[in-house]
Amino acid sequence: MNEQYFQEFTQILDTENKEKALEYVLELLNEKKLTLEELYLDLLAPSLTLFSCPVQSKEICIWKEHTRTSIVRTILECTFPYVTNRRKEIIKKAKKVMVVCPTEEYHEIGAIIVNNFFLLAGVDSQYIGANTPKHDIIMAVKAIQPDYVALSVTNYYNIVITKQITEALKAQYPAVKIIVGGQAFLQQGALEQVTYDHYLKNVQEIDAIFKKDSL
Ligand code: B12
Repeated sequence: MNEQYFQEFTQILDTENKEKALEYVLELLNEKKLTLEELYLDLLAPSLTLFSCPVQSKEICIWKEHTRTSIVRTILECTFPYVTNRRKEIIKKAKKVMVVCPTEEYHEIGAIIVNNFFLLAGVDSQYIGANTPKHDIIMAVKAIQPDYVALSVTNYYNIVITKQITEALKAQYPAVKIIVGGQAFLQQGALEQVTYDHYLKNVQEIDAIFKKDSL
């Protein structure tokens, strides 16, 4: 069924009609035909990761990818009240997570989704932003005092700065657990370069962290 919704959703996205795309998704949520998790993982994420320009128009279709990203970003932000409503019904865990993308990492849709998954898991989670310099990440940890820092890395070239950030975090805040995830870690050898406590291949594994750390 979600496959059918995905096809319908991407057909709307192909026309770059933001209003129609948003209405379509909100109707699915309101009529309880889709959960938030299904929306994020079965519609929004693949609508971006599977997007490609036809070979013959590769040079002139980057704007389409950017428009689509903007539409998905709007939809994602519009789901926040649904996240907060769900949180009213779940048992909270007294733990804080800080989600952040390292320096030069501008891909942030995944990080925002991850932040929402943490919130849905019942922990207090705060998304700091994309392209965050090492110094600002350290300053944010000092101020927020999270139990976990979750780093989202998409571009493989950002593994080098991620290594520096994770080393600095562990040196200054050894009690803070580091979670890493994102497409960059699918590259062979990427994970070995960073310091981490948990690597998650997908967001559905988030609950397992809190079970493992017996929260
Ligand atoms: C949208 C997009 C952009 C947008 C991002 C806008 C934004 N606000 O986020 C913009 C236009 C900025 C962009 C720029 C670039 N991009 Co780009 N982009 C994409 C695209 C099409 C979609 C990414 C996305 O949002 N996917 C949807 C999200 C939901 O998926 P996700 O990030 O993987 O997140 C999921 C999981 O990975 C996981 N996850 C993610 N983080 C974490 C963290 C934790 C802790 C956990 C548990 C899980 C987790 O959970 C999410 C949900 O399942 C991808 C194509 C692709 N294959 O993904 C290329 C892609 C990522 N981009 C790519 C490239 C090369 C670039 C540029 C270098 C292009 C250029 N020449 O300028 C720049 C680099 C910018 C930078 N320095 O970061 C390459 C990366 C290849 C690589 N080197 O590794 C890709 C794969 C395209 C390609 N096939 O070549 N891009």
